[in-house]
Amino acid sequence: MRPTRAVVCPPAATFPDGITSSSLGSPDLALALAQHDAYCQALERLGLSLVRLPPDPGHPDSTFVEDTAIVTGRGAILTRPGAPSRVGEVAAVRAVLGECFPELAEITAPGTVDGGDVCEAGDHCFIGLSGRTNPEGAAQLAEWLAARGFSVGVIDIRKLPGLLHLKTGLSWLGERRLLATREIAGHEGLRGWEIVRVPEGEDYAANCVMVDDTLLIAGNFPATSAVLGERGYALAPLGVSEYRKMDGGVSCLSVRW
Ligand code: CIR
Repeated sequence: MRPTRAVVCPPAATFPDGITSSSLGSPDLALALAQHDAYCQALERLGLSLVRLPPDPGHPDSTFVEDTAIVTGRGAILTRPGAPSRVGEVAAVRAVLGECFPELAEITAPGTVDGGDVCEAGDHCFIGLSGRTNPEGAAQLAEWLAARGFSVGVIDIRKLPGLLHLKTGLSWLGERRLLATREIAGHEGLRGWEIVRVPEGEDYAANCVMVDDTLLIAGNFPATSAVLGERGYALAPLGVSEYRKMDGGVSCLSVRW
């Protein structure tokens, strides 16, 4: 499905207080805001119309709006984020998606799901079991997706240390093709898919977003850009250094549909 709309939420002043495991230092808020602005412009250039949530200082991670909802061409479901400090982010997204999707579904306790663990790949959806998405949440989501005609594959990443979410290391490149880090590329759940491996040392570039034939990717990953360019993708590199410091990437900054 070609996305035409997206929800975004700029970082609040409390952004540096969010959850992170990285040792890249504290994010520069002014630069983060400029990068967010450029990100929004890139989506708009690709024809998406944006719903802009106001910054939410009560939820430092709220700029990673992708984790709060899964929106498909066949309906939308709110998540129940796996980090307790993030559960309250869902309310703002419920308000905007409720206007577009009268039958808005929701993951319920004890299930937890982060949108970053859901990789839509055409009629198939990969769901990551992670530190954030638990088996109950994955089962609820799988049932909801199956009822809408998606085939579903569950990929357990709980023993793969480098991955916060499934999409930290896996992205859809259209048709039956995926971009994956070496760590996840050999997973049996990906059998039958064509895997483009992220070149060594550039794992962070595995998280990208396809809009038509254009890939929004993290800037400054030349080997990955070369591999994707050779395959004919148009690339839109984005500066996301300040989001990386908070364990986020390109896909996390929007919910698209
Ligand atoms: C968190 O730990 O929840 C945030 N600091 C980063 C979330 C990144 N979201 C994503 O990959 N979908």
